[in-house]
Amino acid sequence: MKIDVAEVVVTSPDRNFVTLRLTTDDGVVGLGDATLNGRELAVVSYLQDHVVPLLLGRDAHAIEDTWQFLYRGAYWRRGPVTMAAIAAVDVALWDIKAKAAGMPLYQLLGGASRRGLLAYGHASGRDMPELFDSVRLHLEQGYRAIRIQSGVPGLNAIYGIASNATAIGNIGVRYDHEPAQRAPLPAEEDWDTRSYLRHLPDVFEAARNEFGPELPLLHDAHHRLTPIQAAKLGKALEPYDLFWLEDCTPAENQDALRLVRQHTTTPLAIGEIFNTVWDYQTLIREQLIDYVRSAVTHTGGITHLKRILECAAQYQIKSGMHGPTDISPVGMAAAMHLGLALHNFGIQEYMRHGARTDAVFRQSFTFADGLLHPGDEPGLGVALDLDEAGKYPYQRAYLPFNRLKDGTVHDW
Ligand code: EZ4
Ligand code: CO
Repeated sequence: MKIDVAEVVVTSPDRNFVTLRLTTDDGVVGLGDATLNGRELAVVSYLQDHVVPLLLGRDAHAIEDTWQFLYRGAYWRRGPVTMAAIAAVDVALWDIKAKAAGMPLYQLLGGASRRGLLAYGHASGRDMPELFDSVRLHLEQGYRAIRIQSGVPGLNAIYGIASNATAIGNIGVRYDHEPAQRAPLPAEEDWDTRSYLRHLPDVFEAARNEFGPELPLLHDAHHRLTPIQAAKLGKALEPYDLFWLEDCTPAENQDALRLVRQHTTTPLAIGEIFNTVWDYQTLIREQLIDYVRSAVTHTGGITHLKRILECAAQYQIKSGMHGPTDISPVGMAAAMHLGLALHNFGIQEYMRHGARTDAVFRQSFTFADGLLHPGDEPGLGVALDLDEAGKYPYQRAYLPFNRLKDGTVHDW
């Protein structure tokens, strides 16, 4: 079975998505997600200009060999653009292999290790009443674990608040909790770490009082803290028993996590901006984190993320795969198949895509009793409707950026 056609499909139903669509000489179609939020067209070029010519005529079954060929053969290794492109090829080939076998992909990855994947959703509000309404809405939608992000008094627009859409300085159209905006320039948000550190423990205390001790609650600090600030926050949040504190420091310095870890028992999750096992080497070996945040889409596909998670399993570190709206339904399906099969699955982030996106990508997953399941169609269980996709051309969109009160650019 050889790869006969390789197409890169760009569509923007509710936001931009990049999909690699491979067809074999006997007509089997495989899909891979290559969406890199705010830098989508760089991956399109990497695929179209450099990878597609290498794929035509290759054995569609040789997944590991193709992965190594694209990774080692490029000479220039790692990085988000390269690893998203390799991921798309890898996932499309797994989709093809599972369709050829007539099985849902999770069967090829070892079979189901559980009934379904515990999923968490994103509740947020500019203040506590708005946040609590959002938590209640998520509970009604069936979520059994919830991330909470709150506005901070004195700050106009900060990460993770859905109702930021109309905040000062923001322009363009925003889609639900999706932070990227369709606009010629990125929106500017503001940040002050001292205000945030003062306010956040009060938010968690109020949330525990309102919703009780059982509900798993998560929080994302989105790379903004120094190691000592992160340690202080982790310690301050211990009474509220978080499921995890995410991205407490800029994740590229793995050494920072040693200091955080010495001071707090709040579980730590990191890695949505990582792209290879090498980014995790110190974190896994020294047991400095509890959850691996990488998405299949940004980490070289199922082949490489499985490798990272098998290293992590030796240290009782679990998966917590990134699942924001910028992971396409194809990337989400890949995550669900891998998560269902892995022994050390932890939790899956799950936001909803919009109706237009669901019409472009027809999906067979289910969400019931707080658990996701990828379904039992052969392959990933996602079909790309090319006519629908063709209705929505690329639209320029950027993630926001951050400035401190004195104007300094800060981590967003
Ligand atoms: O900022 O997906 O945990 N989720 C996140 C996301 C990321 C966006 C970046 O594209 O941090 O909201
Ligand atoms: Co995050």
